Amino acid sequence: MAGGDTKKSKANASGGGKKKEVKKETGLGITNRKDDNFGEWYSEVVVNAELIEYYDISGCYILRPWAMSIWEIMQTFFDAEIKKMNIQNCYFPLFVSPGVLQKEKDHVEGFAPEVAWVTKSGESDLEVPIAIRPTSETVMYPYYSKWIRGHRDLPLKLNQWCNVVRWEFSNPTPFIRSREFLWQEGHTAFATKAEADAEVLDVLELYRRIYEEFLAIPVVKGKKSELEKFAGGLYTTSVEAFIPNNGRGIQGATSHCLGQNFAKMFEINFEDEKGEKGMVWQNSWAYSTRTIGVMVMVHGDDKGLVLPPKVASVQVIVIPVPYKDADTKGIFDACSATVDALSEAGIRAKADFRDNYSPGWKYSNWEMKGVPLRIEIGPKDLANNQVRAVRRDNSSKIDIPRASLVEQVKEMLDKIQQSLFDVAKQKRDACVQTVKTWDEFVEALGQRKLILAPWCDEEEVEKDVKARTKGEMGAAKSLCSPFDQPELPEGTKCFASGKPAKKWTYWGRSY
Ligand code: 87F
Repeated sequence: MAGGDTKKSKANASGGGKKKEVKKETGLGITNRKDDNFGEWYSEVVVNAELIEYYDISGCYILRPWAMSIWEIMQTFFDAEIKKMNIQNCYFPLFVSPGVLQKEKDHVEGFAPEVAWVTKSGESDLEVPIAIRPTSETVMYPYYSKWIRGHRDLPLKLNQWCNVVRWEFSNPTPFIRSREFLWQEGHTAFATKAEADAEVLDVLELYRRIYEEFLAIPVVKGKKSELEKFAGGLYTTSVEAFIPNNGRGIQGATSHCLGQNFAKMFEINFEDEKGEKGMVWQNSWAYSTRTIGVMVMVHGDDKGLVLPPKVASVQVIVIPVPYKDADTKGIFDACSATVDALSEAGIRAKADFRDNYSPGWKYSNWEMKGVPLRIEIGPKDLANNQVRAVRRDNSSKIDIPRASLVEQVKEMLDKIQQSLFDVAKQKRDACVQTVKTWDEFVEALGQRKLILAPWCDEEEVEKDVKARTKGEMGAAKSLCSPFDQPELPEGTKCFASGKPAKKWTYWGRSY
């Protein structure tokens, strides 16, 4: 992909340097400000950056190549990591028969309104309507029951990359809450709980790495409350991110230990070494294209998208700046040579040789698309055998001698990646508020904080917190109890019930 434009444009460049008509430099840029009107700002960014196109079915969005390339980079990382863990890819059908869906009706009951059904083919009604998968437990586990006979069939560790459909009714948001989305879903079965427990955390660590190392977003690893866990499972772990602009927490990905609940329902049994019958221990885990939405919200600014270098399909955009009487061919050749040198070093670089846009227009355009580093080459740069590099994240500019181009660009990209994370973490940390009492809690909630509070860990108390904070902004709920627990002094009381606190838990409004 890097340098893909180069050859075609070189031909244009050698055409003599006479500029074709330059497009009117209006209509570019973001009209809403991130701090003033966050929701509108977000909608504008995802469209103008060419991540998303709206579609004529509410809650469904077109993922354009700029978004898909981010997804593919994360996918390449995650897929390789799970293969190292001996997890294999597979693909199960999109459709679910009603009988199988009903089988786990206990936990499906709450989700039932979100299940979409196919009821017709052409003009005729189907004899039996068919559901579209909202998740694949009921699709896959009947076959786990068939495939698992003895201890030698374990562990069974499968993953699939696919789409799922959940017919949500609350306000749809591109990437964050859509009716169809892409994800991976892992479904594994073990002979022992200890193996399942270990995998839950191994996968959660991969999710942390996706957020922190790739998307440059700080997350908290922790355990969900009984109310917020996946009802069909034993316990749920998650990585939780936070959006400072609207003070909402957002679940980044989940890794569940299902215990033996599904094994019971689907009769997934095996015979152990001693010939005794046992039931498998299962996990399931997923992350989705929601990751991209969190990235837009955390890093984007008033000029548009800001891409962390690790997930940018174009890390460096090279723009020729030919003044009227300049050596246009020399400048274009220097741009091509720059792209070639960077590409050879494994940096994803591309030149923008379009002859119907001015350099200034191109700057704004690539800023809106979030490209981490811009390289400008004009007459002065050509004369001095240097290039000018401009960072997307903080607008800082430096001149780089062409002799040390690759080395310095690499260094800058690393710095941008690190700095995006550091800035995001500073902002997140500035929103964390530790509270001890109900009054402090209500005040912090009003200030849109990420609240850390000592809690008695009782379901009724969480229900009560929800009821007491209900309002047009949405109720507060627990986000997770972080694995990394601050010290809880003897005698600390629950912020909501006054009973003895058992743990520190994060609370807030959330997506
Ligand atoms: C919507 C309709 C029907 C979520 C649903 O988190 C069923 C469901 O089971 C449903 N929405 N869920 C929970 C999904 C649990 C679990 N599945 C595998 C995951 C990770 C991947």
